[in-house]
Amino acid sequence: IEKEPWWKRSVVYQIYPKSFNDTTGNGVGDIQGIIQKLDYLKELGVDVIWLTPIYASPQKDNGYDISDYFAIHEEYGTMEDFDQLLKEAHDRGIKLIMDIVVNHTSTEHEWFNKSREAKEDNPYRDFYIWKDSKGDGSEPTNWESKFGGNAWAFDEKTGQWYLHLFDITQADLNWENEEVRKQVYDMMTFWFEKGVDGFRLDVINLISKDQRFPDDDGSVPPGDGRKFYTDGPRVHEYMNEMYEKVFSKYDSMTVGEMSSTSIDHCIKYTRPDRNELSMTFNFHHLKVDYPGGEKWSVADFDFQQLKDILSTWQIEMNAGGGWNALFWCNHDQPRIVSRYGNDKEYRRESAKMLATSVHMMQGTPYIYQGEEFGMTNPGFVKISDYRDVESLNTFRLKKEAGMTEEEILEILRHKSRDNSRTPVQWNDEKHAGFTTGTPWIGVAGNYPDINAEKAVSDKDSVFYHYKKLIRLRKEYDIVTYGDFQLILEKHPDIFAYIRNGKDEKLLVVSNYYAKETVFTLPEDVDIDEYKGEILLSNYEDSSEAFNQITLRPYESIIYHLK
Ligand code: TEU
Repeated sequence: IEKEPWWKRSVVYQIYPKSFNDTTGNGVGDIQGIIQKLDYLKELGVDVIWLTPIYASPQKDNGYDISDYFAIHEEYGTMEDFDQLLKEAHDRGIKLIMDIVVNHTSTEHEWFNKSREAKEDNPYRDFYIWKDSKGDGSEPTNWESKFGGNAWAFDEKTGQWYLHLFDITQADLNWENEEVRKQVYDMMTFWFEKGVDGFRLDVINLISKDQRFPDDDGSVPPGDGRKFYTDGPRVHEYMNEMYEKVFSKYDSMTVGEMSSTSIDHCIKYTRPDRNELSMTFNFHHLKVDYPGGEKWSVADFDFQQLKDILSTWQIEMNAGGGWNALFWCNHDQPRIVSRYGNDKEYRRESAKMLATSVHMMQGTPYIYQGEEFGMTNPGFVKISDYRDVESLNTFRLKKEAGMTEEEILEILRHKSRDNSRTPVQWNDEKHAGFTTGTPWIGVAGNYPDINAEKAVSDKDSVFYHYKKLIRLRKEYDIVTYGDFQLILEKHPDIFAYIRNGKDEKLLVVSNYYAKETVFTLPEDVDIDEYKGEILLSNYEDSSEAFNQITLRPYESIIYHLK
């Protein structure tokens, strides 16, 4: 195996600091709270922690609206706290990557304050994207913000509109401006010089816009303008420049969050010889419960589509020399056990099954805080329970469009980003041990039963299943290097695949439903002379024989075949 980059065999743990662990009693998680849990993460066995943004921010989008890239948000602590966290993590052999948001800044950033000052003789004007109204006085284009409404905001002072693909308080930076690029590269270098091990790059494939700024004529769905800025004309040029000027100087890991992208682009972003990124997040597998592409709906997931997408990305990224980030959960997605699993009578079995499904694939797996012990959606019942700007905007817009509050609340219970932002449930004390104060957002009611302390004391918990999966990746090269072969492509209940190594294979068989089903090894899979050993199952007494298996609800088995 050629000198492999360290992140190919790493497992990353994502921390959303605001909801992780509060040590000051102000109801908001903080950096000292993360330091307190490093031994817990060491016990789990993760190699890297990814911190979502901790920079100074007005918190309109919980830190994805940055007002100072060189300061720590005061509710999270100080730069000294951060330096201590970095040292304590490194002392435990855990690396740390930062989340960087450079598609946009907060409108409270000093760059934006200076930019909006004057149209002329203003070196900061072109740090952002300012345009005149159309002839009839309307917005420069019909592009839509991802948080609802038009993507342009009018600024009275200079009589122009600025672009914001997200919230009105998140102004898009103008990447055509090489001074912007230079400032971003200098800032990244500052964090690398402090010793961080890399970056997660927020919506990084949106930074290059079509400079004609045309209207979207709706001929290509969804007609919201994203085709004019997603994987835009200069995006690979910028990623390569960022690599040459920054990443290449450090033994770093970089992961790009790719909003609505393609396999071809992700191969370009991650093929090592292209010198861009280490790996990419894509979201196609998390849109198979969006009927007709509509996120804001309540619908079962399309299992066949899910299998097609997961296997296609595995096969084509492998063939193209690219590298996938593997994940179900993050701070924008509902909890997977409530979404594609069963968070009632089969919570443990289905959480373990879903973990096995992605952790045995090729790529770098990510575990989102609380996923490792099967945290669920909270089931909020009133709009005042919600905090997320996207959810609150959606509630307002759907109500204006005539939906009833209960209809919208039912949709939010399934799709709101707040589903994954409730405080981590550490134990069965008040507020699940997250804070001694009042938490900034409600704790899920099931915390007395579902919490880290209980999981760590129960050898059969979801926690130890994740711990074993992480170990398997270290012990078996085939998890990193084997190719991917989907079998039983059309089976209505089973997701099964084979990882092929030189003289060994993994057979991973998962029942995605709460009913018994039968796995039969296809004729054309010639592994008769192989002996199978169970590496891990989510049931005690799974079948040793692997050519015909009766699978119980959510049963998921990993066989090592030699
Ligand atoms: O997410 C961008 C993104 O694509 C998702 O927010 C998604 O578009 C949204 O949920 C609509 O379905 C990144 C961050 O992860 C997210 O937390 C930020 O809100 C967003 O960028 C803006 O910085």
